[in-house]
Amino acid sequence: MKNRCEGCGAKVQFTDPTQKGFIRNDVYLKNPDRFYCERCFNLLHYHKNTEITYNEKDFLNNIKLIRESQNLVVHVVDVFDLDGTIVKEINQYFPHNPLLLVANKFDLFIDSVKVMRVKNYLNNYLQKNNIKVDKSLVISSFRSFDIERLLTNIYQLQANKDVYFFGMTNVGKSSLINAISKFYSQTASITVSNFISTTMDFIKISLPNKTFIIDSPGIINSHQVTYYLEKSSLNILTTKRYIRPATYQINPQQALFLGGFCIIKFLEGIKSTFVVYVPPNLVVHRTKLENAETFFNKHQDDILQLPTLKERERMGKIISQQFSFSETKKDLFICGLGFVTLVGMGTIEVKYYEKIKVGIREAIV
Ligand SMILES: Nc1nc2c(ncn2[C@@H]2O[C@H](COP(=O)(O)OP(=O)(O)OP(=O)(O)O)[C@@H](O)[C@H]2O)c(=O)[nH]1
Ligand SMILES: [Mg+2]
Repeated sequence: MKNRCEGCGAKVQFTDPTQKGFIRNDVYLKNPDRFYCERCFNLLHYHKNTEITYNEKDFLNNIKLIRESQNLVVHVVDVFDLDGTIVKEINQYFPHNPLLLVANKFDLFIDSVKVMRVKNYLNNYLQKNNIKVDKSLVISSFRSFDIERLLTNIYQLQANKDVYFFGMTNVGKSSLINAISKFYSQTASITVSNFISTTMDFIKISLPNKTFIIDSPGIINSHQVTYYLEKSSLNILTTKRYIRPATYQINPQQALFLGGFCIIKFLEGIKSTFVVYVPPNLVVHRTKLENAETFFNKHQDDILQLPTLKERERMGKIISQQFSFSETKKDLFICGLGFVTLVGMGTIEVKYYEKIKVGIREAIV
């Protein structure tokens, strides 16, 4: 008899359907050696989520356990949302563990973006932020040759000990581990979903060298747009295909809307190019600067479509910040949504919801 859910790692319990690990006793007894909790069952079969998240106390306990093990930590980040998913405290959390940084979801970039460029960018980013890792990789969990590369690096760094996968929620930790299972022709049984907090506790899978890879629950990031979205909006924004950049020639005194999440007002400068990398189903709309506010107030619920009223209320009030760009290309990033590469020269004012992290960085592409 097992006492943990195969999909999310939660300890089984039969009393509280609103808490993790719940399964009806009679269902459990039918197959006590391989079972999914009710939440995983609903996620897998109905894509329905129960709002249970990973709490602070469990998080701190898990950090302590991983730190004390001194085992290899594979820190997974989303390469499309580096600023929203890199754990800048990784060296403080794990001062004595070997670290492998894995930037996942590279498939979201179009083919012309070379992996070497993104890898160099990532290494510069790590250096600037004083994050030290033993190795970094840019990969996609969808590509088996990347999984092979990942495994080669794990074997080199693990020193024959178990390996922890660690990172923010939704970066694809469990997807990578499932891909490793498939690579070894084992069943990929961990639950994955585009909801936050899918994995609930450690889940072990074995490697041929008799060590284990251990999945861990993702850290919740309340600065990401995705944190505030409901199922229907998440489904609109989730994409399994590459994100085709959309190029806009923007004059000063024009404004660009990224759905209703963000307004980029081009206050002054020369005619510039804004290259937008956001999910294909998000409405991107241009207006004259003088009409921007009226348009925003009038069309949040029709043309701009997302976020919904309920989501807007959760994201706090609207704030604004100015940024300048000149010769070197810059990215304006909106955590959990995407980024806009600014090519040209000028000053923009960005209006967005206060709980979302927005900022400017060197251009990734
Ligand atoms: N485009 C793309 N999507 C991916 C990739 N890997 C995972 N995903 C998607 O990202 C979402 C989250 O995947 P999970 O594997 O559940 O992420 P996780 O890091 O385990 O999340 P938590 O368990 O909540 O910490 C799912 O919708 C996956 O299909 C990838 O390489 N490329
Ligand atoms: Mg997971």
